[in-house]
Amino acid sequence: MPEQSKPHVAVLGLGRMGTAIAAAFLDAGYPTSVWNRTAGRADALVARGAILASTAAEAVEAGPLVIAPLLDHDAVRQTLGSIERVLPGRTLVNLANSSPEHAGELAERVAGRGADYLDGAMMALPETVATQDGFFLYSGSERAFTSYRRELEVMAPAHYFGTDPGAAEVHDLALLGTGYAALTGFLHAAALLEPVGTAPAEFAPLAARWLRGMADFLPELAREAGSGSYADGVSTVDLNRAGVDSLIRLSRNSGVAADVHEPLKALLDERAADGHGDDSFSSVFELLKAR
Ligand code: FVH
Repeated sequence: MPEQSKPHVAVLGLGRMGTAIAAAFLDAGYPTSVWNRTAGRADALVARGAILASTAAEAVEAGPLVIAPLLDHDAVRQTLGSIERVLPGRTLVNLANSSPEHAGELAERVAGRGADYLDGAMMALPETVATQDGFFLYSGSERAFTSYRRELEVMAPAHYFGTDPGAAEVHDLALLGTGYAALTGFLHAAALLEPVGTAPAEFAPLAARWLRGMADFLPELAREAGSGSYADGVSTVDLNRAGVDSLIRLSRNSGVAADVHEPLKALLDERAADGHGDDSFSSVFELLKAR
């Protein structure tokens, strides 16, 4: 079977992520045009075969697929102003960190120009682009995601969350929230261990092992939260109230901030006061979800 032809890809913005993304397309054999606001960032890519455009519009005109890993919403808005004229019929993939509201605003603006809009969130680092260690989230035009799935997978494994343009950003923030809670927990624990002579670097491998085990616990948590059935959990509200209480007391006695765990203690106390002390830990979900 003949190999499918590879569409021309334009990469707007050659920061850390943009440079890695343009390199991934070049490595995969795609004709790639590149543009950056500030000159001089494209030299290494040009040496590898990229076509340097002198304006963003010139890069966009080269082909149907436009990837924009720019800094933020303002950068995308400003760049969009200079490419709107040449957008009709093309697909714009906005990979800048953004918000659901901003994604909606851009989707409308791009659709008004007769182009498809995909909003993306990069759950990856520059060095994990084009590996299985990172992944990108998408939402917006289904036609764009379906037509360019192969190209999107050049950058990272791709997950699509539907036509609401803001959905990828909501999932991005949900993942960030999951990570922040775990990382803040680690930093608090490291502060707790310093007075007993365990350095953060010594504790890190142990914490990583513990977190991997915790990750295995997620399907059970998800099953309980998804069904609203908390009777069969192995780890109850009362059991964890005692655990979190000990953690807070130890923090206070050691002069370490206890703020990180106090909100969880308040949730567990509320569940217990409502008569749910024997329910599974995951039942705090009932107090967190939108009411
Ligand atoms: N770097 C990372 O580890 C994280 C990984 C997860 C995702 N984030 C988000 O990715 C977006 C891009 O981040 P980045 O690390 O590539 O950012 P920089 O290296 O700082 O490059 C930014 C590029 O944006 C251009 N730019 C900035 N402002 C404007 C503007 N007003 N008009 C046009 N272009 C603009 C900048 O150009 P220049 O400063 O070289 O002229 C760079 O090309 C970001 O949303 C992260 O949150 C990264």
